[in-house]
Amino acid sequence: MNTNQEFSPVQKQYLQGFFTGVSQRGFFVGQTANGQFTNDPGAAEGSNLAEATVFGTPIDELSKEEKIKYDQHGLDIWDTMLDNAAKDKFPEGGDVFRYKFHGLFYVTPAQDSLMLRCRIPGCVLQAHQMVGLAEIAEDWGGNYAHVTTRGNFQIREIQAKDSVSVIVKMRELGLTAQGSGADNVRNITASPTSGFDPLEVIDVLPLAKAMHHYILNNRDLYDLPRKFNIAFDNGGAVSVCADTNDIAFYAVRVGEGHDIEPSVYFRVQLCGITGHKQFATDCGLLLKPDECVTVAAAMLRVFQENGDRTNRKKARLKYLVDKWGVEKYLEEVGKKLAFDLRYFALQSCEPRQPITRHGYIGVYPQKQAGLNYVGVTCPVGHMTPDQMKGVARLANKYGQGEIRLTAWQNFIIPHIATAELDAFKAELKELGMGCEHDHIMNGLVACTGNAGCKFAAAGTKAHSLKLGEHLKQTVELDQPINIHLTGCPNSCAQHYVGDIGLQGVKVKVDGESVEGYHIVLGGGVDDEQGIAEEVFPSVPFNDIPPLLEGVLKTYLEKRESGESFIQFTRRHSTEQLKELFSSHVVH
Ligand code: SRM
Ligand code: SF4
Repeated sequence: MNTNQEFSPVQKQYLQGFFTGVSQRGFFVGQTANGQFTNDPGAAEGSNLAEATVFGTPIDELSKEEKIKYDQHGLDIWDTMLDNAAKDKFPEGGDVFRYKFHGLFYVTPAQDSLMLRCRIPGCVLQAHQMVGLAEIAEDWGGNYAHVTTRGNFQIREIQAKDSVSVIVKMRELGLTAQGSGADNVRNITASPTSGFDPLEVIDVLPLAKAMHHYILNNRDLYDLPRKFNIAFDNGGAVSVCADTNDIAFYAVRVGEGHDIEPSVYFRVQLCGITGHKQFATDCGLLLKPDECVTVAAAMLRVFQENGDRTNRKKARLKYLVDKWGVEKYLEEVGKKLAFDLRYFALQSCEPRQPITRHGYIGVYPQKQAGLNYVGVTCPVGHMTPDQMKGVARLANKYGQGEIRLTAWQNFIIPHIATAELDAFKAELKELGMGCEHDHIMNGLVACTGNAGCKFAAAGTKAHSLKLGEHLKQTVELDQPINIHLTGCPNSCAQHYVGDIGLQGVKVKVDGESVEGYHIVLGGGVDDEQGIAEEVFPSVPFNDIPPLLEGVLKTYLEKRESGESFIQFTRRHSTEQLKELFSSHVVH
């Protein structure tokens, strides 16, 4: 690691090449001797590189991860990866971080193996790709895969010797895992009903795909100050939880009577990060569909150049915008664009259609006459290779060979003719899967937990299923609810947006440390947006099924007519909820 102020000749050559390359593209990059940013290659060349910084941060002030990137770019370790695979060796030191640029996470000590996080642009898979992923899980993984909260797949228990094989196979499938981890833009999500939702404003899949290819093919975007999430919402029936992303594009209609052409546009929401209890909020912009990717690219680059490179906890977009204010952030974004940003009052756009709760499960008619999409249950996202291959076969046989993954850790098969629905469901049942409504089981979302993640304080996926089964047996709900379990404050399963959210924590019982959770109530996304409030801190897991049974029964008994669980919990203060449910708490 180079910690002194001098650059080696190789580094100088690299930086000069980088500055020149980027500035030729018409975007900023370079710093003059007095520290000013410039897009003039001459000025950058003349600068004192010995005093250069990483986007303004002196080298010795960089965070650990920034120094790793500074020493060697994550995309430049292919030779090391080949060598490691040949020697059946896991990555060491800074390479553990660099492997994440390739979608490979060395997850020791939770498991002594690699986890492959894919990218599924727009959350759409073709049947043959699903089969290929099943083969990766079967041949090189632990014989299972998980659908993630970004409508994506993770495959675990990959041995060092197979690390290159899985990357190559991904490419052969027309997929990639590049940039799915580390300081990159994560899987680009899109409403899972895009293109066939009768309620949608516009099909957002082309935009999600264009965004995916944009970030994949611009090397500078592999060096953000931190992870970054982008989502596209089609305005339809199924939520993609767009408002939990750093940038959320929401399709809207603008009608007659305004000073702009009546048409379909996008609202832009910024800085969602629910682990930090914040949703993305509307920033006042109205974009034409073909402006979205360009604006997102400019937003990424302003973040790249100005985000915090010293403290990982303050490096997300939220913290830059908190520091600057949204006005300054958009002003800087505007400077990178060849067109003016358009501001337009949110209230003057037509309101978004309501979202169907658990609309990602069950049979629904498409906008194409005679065709249906079917949301299939997939408890906590767990699938076996046989199920994956079976689903691919059904997508080919009854649909058009397409599978949509959702942020709710399940999948949808579209384009099934009404006359074939019964036969489809029968074959689905043979795979041990179904599409029936179940108000509790269909709303379970759980992160990896301690089965695979070193941060986890609890076994989220197993607990989720146990809890779901208990509630299913004991409570008769007449409305769908969501229960989200995350193993630690990172909030990968977004516990703050569940009707009921559980965040893993170690709890002392009779002097012994056991797995437990903080319990939060009343969260929701989109049209039910709200951060859940903590009502029961540090409850051992064993006490949680009877406690939540009591909570739901009390709700059913005391609610006002038609009142949802969210409305009920939000109508009461945290103190009132504690009081209402107190008889169910085990002391
Ligand atoms: Fe996450 C880190 C799993 C979605 C917030 N997340 C991790 C790591 C990589 C832990 C690590 O650093 O080793 C987990 C890998 C465990 C494993 O071995 O499986 C992990 N996150 C997941 C997944 C698999 C949860 C799931 O079971 O579905 C999700 C993968 C999505 C994907 O396909 O890309 C996943 N993580 C999220 C989300 C939701 C989202 O992205 O829409 C969030 C909250 C939103 C947000 O942006 O913060 C999330 N994960 C985090 C954080 C906290 C980041 C923060 O700035 O607060 C971390 C920790 C970190 O980045 O240092 C983290
Ligand atoms: Fe791991 Fe915590 Fe994310 Fe769960 S929430 S996957 S425990 S980092």
